[in-house]
Amino acid sequence: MKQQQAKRFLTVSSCILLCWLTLPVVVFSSEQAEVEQGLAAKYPGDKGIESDPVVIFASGFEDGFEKWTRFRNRPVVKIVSDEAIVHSGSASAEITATRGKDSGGDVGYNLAAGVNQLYMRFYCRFHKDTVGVHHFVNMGGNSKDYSPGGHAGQRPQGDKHFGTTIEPPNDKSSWFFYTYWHQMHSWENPDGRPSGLIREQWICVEFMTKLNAFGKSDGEQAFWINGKKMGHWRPGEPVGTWMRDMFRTSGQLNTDPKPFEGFNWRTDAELKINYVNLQWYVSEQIAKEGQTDKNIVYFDDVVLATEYIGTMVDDVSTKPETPKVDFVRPLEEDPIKQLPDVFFFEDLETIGELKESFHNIGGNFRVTGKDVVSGQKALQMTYIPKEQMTGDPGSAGYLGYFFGDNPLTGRIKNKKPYNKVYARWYHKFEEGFKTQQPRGTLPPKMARMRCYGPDWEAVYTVLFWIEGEDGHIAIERHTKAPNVHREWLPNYHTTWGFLNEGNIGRWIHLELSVSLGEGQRSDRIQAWADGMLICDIPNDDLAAGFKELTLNAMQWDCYWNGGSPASQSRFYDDLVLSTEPIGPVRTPLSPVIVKAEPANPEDPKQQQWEVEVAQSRQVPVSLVDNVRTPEMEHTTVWKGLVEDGGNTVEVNSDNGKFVGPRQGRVELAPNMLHSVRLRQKSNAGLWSDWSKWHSAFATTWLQNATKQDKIPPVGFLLKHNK
Ligand SMILES: [Ca+2]
Ligand SMILES: [Ca+2]
Repeated sequence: MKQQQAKRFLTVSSCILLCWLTLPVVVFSSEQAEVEQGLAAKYPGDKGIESDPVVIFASGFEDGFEKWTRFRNRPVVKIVSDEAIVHSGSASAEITATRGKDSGGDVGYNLAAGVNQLYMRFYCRFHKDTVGVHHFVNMGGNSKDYSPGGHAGQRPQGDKHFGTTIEPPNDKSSWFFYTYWHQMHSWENPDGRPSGLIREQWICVEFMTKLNAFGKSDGEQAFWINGKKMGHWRPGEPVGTWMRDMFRTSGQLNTDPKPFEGFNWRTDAELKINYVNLQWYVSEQIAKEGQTDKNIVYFDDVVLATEYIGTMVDDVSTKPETPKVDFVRPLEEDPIKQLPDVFFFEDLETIGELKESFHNIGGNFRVTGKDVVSGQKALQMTYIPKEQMTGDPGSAGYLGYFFGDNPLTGRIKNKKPYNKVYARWYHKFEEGFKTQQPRGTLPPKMARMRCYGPDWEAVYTVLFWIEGEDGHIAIERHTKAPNVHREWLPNYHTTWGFLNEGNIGRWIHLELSVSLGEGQRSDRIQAWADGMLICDIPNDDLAAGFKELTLNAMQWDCYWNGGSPASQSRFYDDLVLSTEPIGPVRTPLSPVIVKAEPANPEDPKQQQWEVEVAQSRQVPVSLVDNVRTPEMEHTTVWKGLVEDGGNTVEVNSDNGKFVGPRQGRVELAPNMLHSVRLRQKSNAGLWSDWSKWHSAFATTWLQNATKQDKIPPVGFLLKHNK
């Protein structure tokens, strides 16, 4: 009996009298179209969408087919719970058509009352072996006395039936509508530019029918693929020519373009949209082209509403947080320490008291083993909460190192001038570091490089500051050098922010350089963050040719005007001063990557995490300005997977595989800038988003590298073109 019904349906569906297709113009426009968000955006993961007043029906198949009202060939319509297939939740629908045996099946829903306008959104996915489909998902209206079937090749009567089917592409076409109504035109072949059938991917399809007012031709239909509108047919648009069944908007047959006249769907106002059908009708004519006997489709997350629904938005409540790298562990003995240009190196490993290494010490700096990049020790600066402070609430103080011709300490034996100084340090705001309200700002101070005169007066200062609600690095300069054109030079605001995604709670490479030229507007100031040149100011007017005293102080500064909202810490490690560029820490060729602890301690333990390492290269730009985001090129060279619950992974061929330019190798390339990205999977089996590429590190030189070989890592940008 079921078999008979299937055959009868096949006969009806085989009639092609009323084919009506989308055309090339539509395909082009869709590529440029914006994704339109709809009511689904209010319900991440579609959770609770069924309770929205404009939603008529919603099913993600979590309760099977309970709410669905009709089937064709029920045995081939199934629920699957394979997590590799399911779009959301725990279940999807699967319909299989088997060549030589059946033409597939359908599952449908009847709208008891009927509506005058209906949007249907669903997700579909075609199995990799699926050749195509003869007819796909549809909606329409049947009068009470209309019996579907047996109307092959006939225009329906306007008071009995209308219907429209959204059809996926075959390999020669694009998505199109296949539509029956009482004024339909006759059939002819398509000539559309193909988009082809995409398999093994969930596709979000939405289509809408709006019925005409009685006696008018003001009906509409439209469809969206992945949230982008592909076409909308209504009175006045698009402009084209009816050529038998097809409304052509381009090509040779578009001989007499006129605005589309609209749809007169029905001649009886009582005839409404009263059914939808997830149809999977694969005729023998289609199936015979296939490589295998089975043609399979999956459906999920079906919503019917009287307003536009749009694509599902991520349910962030179930998606794990995006992980980040805390740091990449450097070599035990940093080879940078041995470079002839390095004149200060402090990894805090051997220091007893801060005064052994620093000349002025203020605030709550101390050596700590709590959080480090290199070795076992680093610097911790802990803020006292504002309420507990006496006196100046912002007095967090700084840690300074004097050098060269600094006149303030007799401890400096060599009073040589320093006309070019690079300062490199690692810094971390502890996870959960609280900003100052109401603006949500971080402590504005980080570091400064100076030229001191004999009476503590700074001749000039370059300040590495943190500003704004994104906590971006800003470079300020103050100068009283004799020939400068102004005392305060305009601030240089970089686009690199601590409060941008993932920059709190991890160690970050920071670097500042000041290079003095000859005469006015000849100095150069540069800054780097996380391996990227983020500021390059040539022709600056800092010293303006003043050379009686030169660069002679570096200070790491934590002052916070207004005070800290809580007791909280920031950390420093691996402080270096050199007359040449320094760059990020040097690691072995098989470095250990340390993943940061989750920001939210409530976050359940992650099941596994994936990590990728790339060779990174910053692209110089000819025009340097302070709104430009650094352009980095990343080439993935290693992919690893951590499944043991640990937070560390060594980059080697046991824990992952070398790919791209390092395919077949067993370690990373020497002296090269690298970046890392991560994602993690929750116990519920959901992957987080990938992190951005971050945590830049530099692999060490080869063992036999000569002095000349010991240059900054390849990919580390030293200056822009200007
Ligand atoms: Ca589902
Ligand atoms: Ca250290």
